[in-house]
Amino acid sequence: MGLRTQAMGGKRVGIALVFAVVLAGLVMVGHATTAPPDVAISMQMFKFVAPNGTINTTIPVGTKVTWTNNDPSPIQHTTTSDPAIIPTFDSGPLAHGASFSVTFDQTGVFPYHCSFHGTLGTGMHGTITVVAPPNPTGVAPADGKTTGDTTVTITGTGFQLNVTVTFDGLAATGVMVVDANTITATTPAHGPGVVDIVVTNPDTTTGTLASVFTYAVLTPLPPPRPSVAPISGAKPLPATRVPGPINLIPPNPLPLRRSSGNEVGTSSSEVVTPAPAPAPAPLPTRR
Ligand SMILES: [Cu+2]
Repeated sequence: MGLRTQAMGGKRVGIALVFAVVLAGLVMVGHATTAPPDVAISMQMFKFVAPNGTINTTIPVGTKVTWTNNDPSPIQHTTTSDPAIIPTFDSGPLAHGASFSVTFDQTGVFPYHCSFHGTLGTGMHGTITVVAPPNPTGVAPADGKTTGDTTVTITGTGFQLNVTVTFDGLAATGVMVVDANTITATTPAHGPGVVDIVVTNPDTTTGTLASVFTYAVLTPLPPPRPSVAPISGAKPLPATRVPGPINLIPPNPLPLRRSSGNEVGTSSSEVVTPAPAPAPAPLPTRR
């Protein structure tokens, strides 16, 4: 059974809508396993009006859709699925304030109409498109630097082209959908801590990996070396990893000859250790 229908009298609608709002609030702070928020479609001015203001709406699987007749009495409407859609639904006549609900448990396109004021695709009609939301299940690596720039692979199901990926609400860059089950992305910078990853498909359905990625502070590098006599045979540090003054030494453009105090590298990319500095002058002593 892919659809569950439910008719409601006008008086219970108010309570149901308040409850739906509360539920929607809970869903916003919940995670992927929470049911999608309910969707309300108004029947007004002889039209179906979905939350996006159009007659069409796209929802994730498992969404409960409630139609409510908001036209004044004695106008009655129905919400009736078009033929050839199985399973079908039909509210029957709904008076002002009355509502009818369907929970869509399978993907597909479900056109419908009002049997009084529309037919297939004309007059008072609309379409529900039910999609499978993205369902991320894992990320590798599961940690990275607070400066960002870590390339991660997110695995799961239902990834569509042009997904967006966020880490604690911050957009990842370089997002690439390899296939429906694989995304690669580059992390944004973020302070230390454990964060959620949210994948959003172009149809606005989302999937969350809760508390899954750890931003870690870089281990501080050792302080710059003091100016002491070079140790014979010491290996030069890789230039790209060394902070501070050592990086500021320009590469020597000329072939270097060994001279007193200088340890010369064997290739141009290596670092020349500075000559020993003269002993600092003693600080003036107070009192
Ligand atoms: Cu109607």
